[in-house]
Amino acid sequence: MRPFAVLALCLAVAGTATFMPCLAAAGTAAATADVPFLVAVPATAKQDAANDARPDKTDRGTQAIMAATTTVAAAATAKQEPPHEARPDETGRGTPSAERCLYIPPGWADRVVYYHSFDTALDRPEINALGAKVALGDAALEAGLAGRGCRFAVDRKNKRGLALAGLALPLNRPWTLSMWWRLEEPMKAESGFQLLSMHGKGFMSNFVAGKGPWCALKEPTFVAQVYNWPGLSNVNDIYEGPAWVEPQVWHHTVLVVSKGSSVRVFWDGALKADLSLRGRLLTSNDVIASAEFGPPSPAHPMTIDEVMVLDVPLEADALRDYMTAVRNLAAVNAPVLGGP
Ligand SMILES: [Ca+2]
Repeated sequence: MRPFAVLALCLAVAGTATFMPCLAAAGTAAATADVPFLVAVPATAKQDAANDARPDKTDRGTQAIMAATTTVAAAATAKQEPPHEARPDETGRGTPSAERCLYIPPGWADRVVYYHSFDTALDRPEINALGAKVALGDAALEAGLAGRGCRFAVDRKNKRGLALAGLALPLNRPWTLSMWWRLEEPMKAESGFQLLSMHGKGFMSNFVAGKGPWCALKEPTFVAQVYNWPGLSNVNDIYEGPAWVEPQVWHHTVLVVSKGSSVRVFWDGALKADLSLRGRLLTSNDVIASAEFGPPSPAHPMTIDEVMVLDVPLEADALRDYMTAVRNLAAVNAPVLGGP
């Protein structure tokens, strides 16, 4: 059974939330003081129903590594747009080329603008064409999916995740955040954790919120939010179902903004949230200044690995082929970097 199987819409949660607004900011300030992505809002505006036309969730099993990466390359190539022009430090900083990073599909190599495998150091990405300022909450290098990963414990002073600051990503262009993660301990009904978020004047995020007063949730629930962008309707998507995850199992999550109007989240290659923004289109004046990966408080002990930012929108087929290739490479302990 797939860990992220989308269960039926929890009518009890949705029904309760519809009639019981999420607690006002005053009531949740203590719990969310260091969780800017988690906003308490009236749950009166029912979001669009879950996308019935979600991609096939069939596990493609054990394709050969080369076959999988070739397919990924072909898929990515077919969707290519002109390369992002603002890549001043793609060379000359002593970082390896994307072609040397074995866990980056060849077809994505010139689209990856940030890559962080944690195999070298916690705060030193292999590729940082964005010139991002990297900051981490308290974390440790531990066994990851590919080589070492970044382990966040709960009991730590600085509870932030991996933060990329100093960004200037205009939202009239597509951007993809990609991360592998696993929980280190079993979930409880109250468990919640942040996965991915982008921040500018507003933010876009994906996280799991647990049982509690926030939105009257009864169990861990998938949440996608788009908030505080001037001229755009806020979206608080708490309607995609429960989000129970087994510990010690690697998962893959992607947050994609594209078309100036679309925010999508894929979990393990399956489209989980498909938000169409309303009010206006995103323009070059809408800029992502920072992005965050992993769990600030309230948190769950988690390890993250293979963090990427790409300047193209990724689709389900390519993501599933990528996942197969990465799992196969990890299964044979392929090194993070190949070549000289
Ligand atoms: Ca790694």
